[in-house]
Amino acid sequence: MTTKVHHRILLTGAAGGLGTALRERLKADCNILRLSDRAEVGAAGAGEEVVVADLADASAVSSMVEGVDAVVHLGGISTEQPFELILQANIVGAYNLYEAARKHGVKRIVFASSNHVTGYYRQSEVIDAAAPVRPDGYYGLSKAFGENLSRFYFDRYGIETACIRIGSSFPEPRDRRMLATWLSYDDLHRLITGCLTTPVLGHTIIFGMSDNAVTWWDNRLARHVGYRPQDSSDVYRDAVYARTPQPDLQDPAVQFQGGVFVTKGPFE
Ligand code: NAI
Ligand code: 15L
Repeated sequence: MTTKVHHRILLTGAAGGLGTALRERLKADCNILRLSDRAEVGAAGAGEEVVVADLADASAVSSMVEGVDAVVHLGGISTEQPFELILQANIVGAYNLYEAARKHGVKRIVFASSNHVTGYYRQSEVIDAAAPVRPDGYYGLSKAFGENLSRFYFDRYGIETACIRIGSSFPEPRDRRMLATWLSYDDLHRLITGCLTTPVLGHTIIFGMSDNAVTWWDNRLARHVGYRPQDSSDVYRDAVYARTPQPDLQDPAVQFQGGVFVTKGPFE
Protein backbone atom coordinates (compact mmCIF):
# COMPACT_ATOMS: atom_id res chain seq x y z
CA MET A 1 0.00 0.00 0.00
CA THR A 2 1.35 3.46 -0.88
CA THR A 3 1.88 5.96 1.92
CA LYS A 4 -0.83 8.61 1.99
CA VAL A 5 0.26 12.21 2.38
CA HIS A 6 -2.74 13.00 4.59
CA HIS A 7 -4.15 10.74 7.32
CA ARG A 8 -7.57 12.38 7.70
CA ILE A 9 -9.20 14.63 5.06
CA LEU A 10 -12.39 16.62 5.60
CA LEU A 11 -14.76 16.86 2.62
CA THR A 12 -17.40 19.59 3.05
CA GLY A 13 -20.46 19.70 0.81
CA ALA A 14 -20.34 15.91 0.84
CA ALA A 15 -24.07 15.54 0.06
CA GLY A 16 -23.84 17.61 -3.11
CA GLY A 17 -23.22 16.63 -6.71
CA LEU A 18 -19.43 16.90 -6.56
CA GLY A 19 -19.24 15.64 -2.99
CA THR A 20 -21.07 12.50 -4.02
CA ALA A 21 -18.81 12.05 -7.06
CA LEU A 22 -15.66 12.49 -4.94
CA ARG A 23 -16.68 10.39 -1.94
CA GLU A 24 -15.20 7.13 -3.26
CA ARG A 25 -12.44 8.75 -5.29
CA LEU A 26 -10.93 10.68 -2.35
CA LYS A 27 -10.46 7.52 -0.31
CA ALA A 28 -7.31 6.96 -2.40
CA ASP A 29 -5.87 10.17 -0.88
CA CYS A 30 -6.26 9.46 2.84
CA ASN A 31 -6.82 6.83 5.50
CA ILE A 32 -9.95 8.45 6.91
CA LEU A 33 -12.37 10.64 4.97
CA ARG A 34 -14.54 12.87 7.16
CA LEU A 35 -17.74 13.79 5.33
CA SER A 36 -19.65 16.90 6.28
CA ASP A 37 -22.74 18.73 5.08
CA ARG A 38 -25.86 20.28 6.58
CA ALA A 39 -27.85 17.80 4.46
CA GLU A 40 -28.02 14.03 4.89
CA VAL A 41 -24.92 12.18 3.62
CA GLY A 42 -25.95 8.69 4.74
CA ALA A 43 -24.19 6.38 7.18
CA ALA A 44 -20.41 6.33 7.44
CA GLY A 45 -18.84 3.44 5.54
CA ALA A 46 -15.42 1.88 5.97
CA GLY A 47 -12.76 4.55 6.33
CA GLU A 48 -15.39 7.28 6.72
CA GLU A 49 -16.64 9.61 9.45
CA VAL A 50 -19.75 11.80 9.24
CA VAL A 51 -20.10 15.21 10.92
CA VAL A 52 -23.28 17.22 10.33
CA ALA A 53 -22.56 20.95 10.40
CA ASP A 54 -23.95 24.20 9.05
CA LEU A 55 -21.04 26.29 7.75
CA ALA A 56 -22.63 29.42 9.24
CA ASP A 57 -22.31 27.94 12.75
CA ALA A 58 -18.78 28.69 13.99
CA SER A 59 -18.86 26.23 16.85
CA ALA A 60 -20.10 23.38 14.64
CA VAL A 61 -17.45 24.21 12.05
CA SER A 62 -14.73 24.13 14.71
CA SER A 63 -15.76 20.60 15.75
CA MET A 64 -15.98 19.59 12.08
CA VAL A 65 -12.38 20.69 11.44
CA GLU A 66 -10.71 19.44 14.65
CA GLY A 67 -8.33 16.55 13.99
CA VAL A 68 -8.10 16.76 10.20
CA ASP A 69 -4.88 17.21 8.21
CA ALA A 70 -6.37 18.77 5.08
CA VAL A 71 -9.73 20.05 3.83
CA VAL A 72 -11.49 19.80 0.47
CA HIS A 73 -14.04 22.60 0.84
CA LEU A 74 -16.99 22.14 -1.51
CA GLY A 75 -19.78 23.19 0.86
CA GLY A 76 -21.88 26.24 0.13
CA ILE A 77 -24.46 27.72 -2.22
CA SER A 78 -23.46 26.70 -5.74
CA THR A 79 -25.68 28.94 -7.89
CA GLU A 80 -26.63 32.60 -8.12
CA GLN A 81 -29.03 33.43 -5.25
CA PRO A 82 -30.15 36.42 -3.15
CA PHE A 83 -27.27 37.93 -1.19
CA GLU A 84 -28.45 36.90 2.29
CA LEU A 85 -28.27 33.19 1.39
CA ILE A 86 -24.84 33.57 -0.19
CA LEU A 87 -23.60 35.63 2.76
CA GLN A 88 -24.27 32.95 5.38
CA ALA A 89 -23.11 29.85 3.51
CA ASN A 90 -20.25 31.17 1.39
CA ILE A 91 -18.87 34.24 3.13
CA VAL A 92 -19.50 33.61 6.85
CA GLY A 93 -19.01 29.89 6.14
CA ALA A 94 -15.59 30.41 4.53
CA TYR A 95 -14.50 32.66 7.40
CA ASN A 96 -15.59 30.05 9.95
CA LEU A 97 -13.69 27.35 8.08
CA TYR A 98 -10.41 29.30 7.92
CA GLU A 99 -10.66 30.37 11.55
CA ALA A 100 -11.19 26.74 12.55
CA ALA A 101 -8.25 25.70 10.35
CA ARG A 102 -6.03 28.28 12.04
CA LYS A 103 -7.06 27.20 15.54
CA HIS A 104 -6.68 23.48 14.82
CA GLY A 105 -3.43 23.69 12.83
CA VAL A 106 -4.72 22.58 9.43
CA LYS A 107 -2.03 23.35 6.88
CA ARG A 108 -3.63 22.75 3.48
CA ILE A 109 -7.07 23.46 1.97
CA VAL A 110 -8.52 22.91 -1.49
CA PHE A 111 -11.22 25.53 -2.00
CA ALA A 112 -13.92 25.05 -4.62
CA SER A 113 -13.90 28.46 -6.25
CA SER A 114 -15.72 29.03 -9.51
CA ASN A 115 -15.35 30.34 -13.04
CA HIS A 116 -17.97 32.93 -11.99
CA VAL A 117 -15.16 34.87 -10.25
CA THR A 118 -14.21 35.89 -13.81
CA GLY A 119 -17.60 35.46 -15.47
CA TYR A 120 -17.61 38.92 -17.03
CA TYR A 121 -14.69 38.18 -19.35
CA ARG A 122 -15.86 37.55 -22.89
CA GLN A 123 -15.97 34.14 -24.47
CA SER A 124 -13.50 35.51 -27.05
CA GLU A 125 -10.86 36.24 -24.37
CA VAL A 126 -8.24 33.92 -22.85
CA ILE A 127 -7.20 34.75 -19.28
CA ASP A 128 -4.80 33.38 -16.70
CA ALA A 129 -4.86 33.47 -12.92
CA ALA A 130 -3.26 36.94 -12.84
CA ALA A 131 -6.22 38.56 -14.62
CA PRO A 132 -8.25 40.87 -12.32
CA VAL A 133 -11.46 39.28 -11.05
CA ARG A 134 -14.72 40.20 -12.80
CA PRO A 135 -17.45 38.42 -10.81
CA ASP A 136 -20.78 37.94 -12.55
CA GLY A 137 -23.03 38.05 -9.45
CA TYR A 138 -23.23 37.64 -5.68
CA TYR A 139 -22.18 33.99 -6.03
CA GLY A 140 -19.05 34.93 -8.00
CA LEU A 141 -18.35 37.72 -5.53
CA SER A 142 -18.53 35.27 -2.64
CA LYS A 143 -15.99 33.01 -4.36
CA ALA A 144 -13.72 36.02 -4.93
CA PHE A 145 -14.04 36.68 -1.18
CA GLY A 146 -13.00 33.08 -0.50
CA GLU A 147 -9.98 33.48 -2.77
CA ASN A 148 -8.88 36.67 -0.98
CA LEU A 149 -9.65 35.23 2.45
CA SER A 150 -7.49 32.20 1.73
CA ARG A 151 -4.67 34.40 0.43
CA PHE A 152 -4.79 36.35 3.71
CA TYR A 153 -4.65 33.16 5.77
CA PHE A 154 -1.65 32.03 3.69
CA ASP A 155 0.21 35.34 4.01
CA ARG A 156 -0.51 35.70 7.73
CA TYR A 157 -0.65 32.11 9.00
CA GLY A 158 0.97 29.96 6.29
CA ILE A 159 -2.15 27.89 5.55
CA GLU A 160 -1.69 26.74 1.94
CA THR A 161 -4.73 26.85 -0.35
CA ALA A 162 -5.51 25.87 -3.92
CA CYS A 163 -8.48 27.85 -5.23
CA ILE A 164 -9.87 25.75 -8.05
CA ARG A 165 -12.01 27.92 -10.31
CA ILE A 166 -14.14 24.99 -11.39
CA GLY A 167 -15.72 25.35 -14.82
CA SER A 168 -18.66 22.96 -15.26
CA SER A 169 -18.21 19.64 -13.53
CA PHE A 170 -20.98 17.29 -14.52
CA PRO A 171 -21.07 13.79 -16.06
CA GLU A 172 -21.12 15.34 -19.58
CA PRO A 173 -21.12 18.87 -21.09
CA ARG A 174 -24.74 20.03 -21.32
CA ASP A 175 -24.45 22.82 -23.90
CA ARG A 176 -22.02 24.57 -26.27
CA ARG A 177 -20.56 26.75 -23.50
CA MET A 178 -19.64 23.68 -21.50
CA LEU A 179 -17.49 22.42 -24.39
CA ALA A 180 -15.05 25.07 -23.10
CA THR A 181 -15.77 24.83 -19.37
CA TRP A 182 -16.29 21.09 -18.83
CA LEU A 183 -14.34 19.26 -16.12
CA SER A 184 -14.84 15.52 -15.82
CA TYR A 185 -15.19 14.02 -12.34
CA ASP A 186 -12.00 12.00 -12.85
CA ASP A 187 -10.06 15.11 -13.89
CA LEU A 188 -11.49 17.01 -10.91
CA HIS A 189 -10.18 14.25 -8.67
CA ARG A 190 -6.78 14.32 -10.43
CA LEU A 191 -6.62 18.06 -9.90
CA ILE A 192 -7.54 17.84 -6.20
CA THR A 193 -4.98 15.07 -5.67
CA GLY A 194 -2.32 17.28 -7.26
CA CYS A 195 -3.28 20.15 -4.95
CA LEU A 196 -3.20 17.87 -1.89
CA THR A 197 0.13 16.24 -2.67
CA THR A 198 2.38 18.73 -4.48
CA PRO A 199 5.30 19.40 -2.11
CA VAL A 200 4.87 23.18 -2.06
CA LEU A 201 1.43 24.54 -2.91
CA GLY A 202 1.56 28.10 -1.57
CA HIS A 203 -1.54 30.08 -2.47
CA THR A 204 -2.54 29.03 -5.95
CA ILE A 205 -5.40 29.83 -8.27
CA ILE A 206 -6.04 27.20 -10.92
CA PHE A 207 -8.81 26.85 -13.48
CA GLY A 208 -10.64 23.54 -13.28
CA MET A 209 -11.19 22.25 -16.78
CA SER A 210 -10.49 19.08 -18.71
CA ASP A 211 -8.26 18.97 -21.80
CA ASN A 212 -10.85 20.72 -23.97
CA ALA A 213 -9.83 21.97 -27.44
CA VAL A 214 -11.77 25.22 -26.96
CA THR A 215 -10.61 26.97 -23.79
CA TRP A 216 -10.76 30.45 -22.23
CA TRP A 217 -8.29 29.70 -19.43
CA ASP A 218 -4.51 29.32 -19.25
CA ASN A 219 -3.09 27.38 -16.28
CA ARG A 220 0.58 28.24 -16.87
CA LEU A 221 0.79 29.92 -13.42
CA ALA A 222 -0.15 26.68 -11.66
CA ARG A 223 2.15 24.14 -13.27
CA HIS A 224 3.66 23.30 -9.88
CA VAL A 225 0.42 21.49 -9.02
CA GLY A 226 1.27 18.86 -11.64
CA TYR A 227 -2.27 18.60 -13.05
CA ARG A 228 -2.53 16.66 -16.31
CA PRO A 229 -6.15 16.29 -17.46
CA GLN A 230 -6.93 13.05 -19.25
CA ASP A 231 -10.48 13.71 -20.42
CA SER A 232 -11.85 16.14 -23.02
CA SER A 233 -15.22 17.59 -24.00
CA ASP A 234 -14.22 17.07 -27.63
CA VAL A 235 -15.78 13.60 -27.75
CA TYR A 236 -19.18 15.18 -26.98
CA ARG A 237 -18.85 18.05 -29.48
CA ASP A 238 -20.89 16.65 -32.37
CA ALA A 239 -23.72 15.49 -30.09
CA VAL A 240 -23.87 18.86 -28.29
CA TYR A 241 -23.97 20.78 -31.59
CA ALA A 242 -26.72 18.50 -32.92
CA ARG A 243 -29.06 19.03 -29.96
CA THR A 244 -28.48 22.77 -29.29
CA PRO A 245 -29.54 25.79 -31.38
CA GLN A 246 -27.22 28.21 -33.17
CA PRO A 247 -26.16 30.76 -30.50
CA ASP A 248 -27.58 34.31 -30.59
CA LEU A 249 -24.45 36.47 -30.45
CA GLN A 250 -26.47 39.37 -28.93
CA ASP A 251 -27.36 37.23 -25.90
CA PRO A 252 -25.21 38.16 -22.85
CA ALA A 253 -25.21 34.49 -21.87
CA VAL A 254 -23.39 33.80 -25.14
CA GLN A 255 -21.10 36.83 -24.97
CA PHE A 256 -19.69 36.31 -21.49
CA GLN A 257 -17.81 33.39 -19.95
CA GLY A 258 -20.27 33.18 -17.05
CA GLY A 259 -23.09 32.11 -19.40
CA VAL A 260 -26.60 32.35 -17.93
CA PHE A 261 -25.23 33.48 -14.56
CA VAL A 262 -24.82 36.99 -16.05
CA THR A 263 -28.59 37.11 -16.59
CA LYS A 264 -29.67 36.22 -13.01
CA GLY A 265 -31.08 38.90 -10.71
CA PRO A 266 -31.88 41.39 -9.39
CA PHE A 267 -33.89 39.49 -6.80
CA GLU A 268 -36.28 42.14 -5.41
P1 NAI B 1 -24.15 21.33 -4.76
O1 NAI B 1 -25.09 22.46 -4.60
O2 NAI B 1 -24.65 20.07 -5.38
O3 NAI B 1 -23.51 20.96 -3.35
C1 NAI B 1 -23.22 21.91 -2.36
C2 NAI B 1 -23.41 21.27 -1.00
O4 NAI B 1 -23.14 22.26 -0.01
C3 NAI B 1 -24.84 20.77 -0.77
O5 NAI B 1 -24.81 19.40 -0.40
C4 NAI B 1 -25.36 21.65 0.36
O6 NAI B 1 -26.22 20.98 1.27
C5 NAI B 1 -24.08 22.11 1.03
N1 NAI B 1 -24.28 23.36 1.74
C6 NAI B 1 -24.84 24.50 1.24
N2 NAI B 1 -24.91 25.43 2.21
C7 NAI B 1 -24.38 24.87 3.32
C8 NAI B 1 -24.18 25.32 4.65
N3 NAI B 1 -24.55 26.56 5.05
N4 NAI B 1 -23.62 24.47 5.54
C9 NAI B 1 -23.25 23.23 5.17
N5 NAI B 1 -23.43 22.73 3.93
C10 NAI B 1 -23.98 23.55 3.02
O7 NAI B 1 -22.90 21.89 -5.58
P2 NAI B 1 -21.78 21.08 -6.37
O8 NAI B 1 -22.08 21.14 -7.82
O9 NAI B 1 -21.54 19.78 -5.73
O10 NAI B 1 -20.53 22.05 -6.13
C11 NAI B 1 -19.66 21.86 -5.05
C12 NAI B 1 -18.81 23.11 -4.87
O11 NAI B 1 -18.11 23.37 -6.09
C13 NAI B 1 -19.62 24.37 -4.57
O12 NAI B 1 -18.88 25.17 -3.66
C14 NAI B 1 -19.73 25.06 -5.90
O13 NAI B 1 -19.85 26.46 -5.75
C15 NAI B 1 -18.41 24.67 -6.54
N6 NAI B 1 -18.49 24.68 -8.01
C16 NAI B 1 -19.16 23.67 -8.67
C17 NAI B 1 -19.22 23.67 -10.04
C18 NAI B 1 -19.85 22.55 -10.82
O14 NAI B 1 -19.79 22.59 -12.05
N7 NAI B 1 -20.45 21.54 -10.19
C19 NAI B 1 -18.62 24.75 -10.82
C20 NAI B 1 -17.95 25.76 -10.03
C21 NAI B 1 -17.88 25.69 -8.67
C1 15L C 1 -20.84 26.96 -11.03
O1 15L C 1 -20.14 27.66 -10.30
C2 15L C 1 -21.99 26.19 -10.51
O2 15L C 1 -21.75 25.72 -9.21
C3 15L C 1 -22.38 25.03 -11.39
O3 15L C 1 -23.67 24.57 -10.99
C4 15L C 1 -22.39 25.39 -12.87
O4 15L C 1 -23.43 26.21 -13.15
C5 15L C 1 -21.05 26.01 -13.25
O5 15L C 1 -20.65 27.04 -12.37
C6 15L C 1 -21.01 26.58 -14.66
O6 15L C 1 -20.59 27.71 -14.84
O7 15L C 1 -21.36 25.85 -15.60
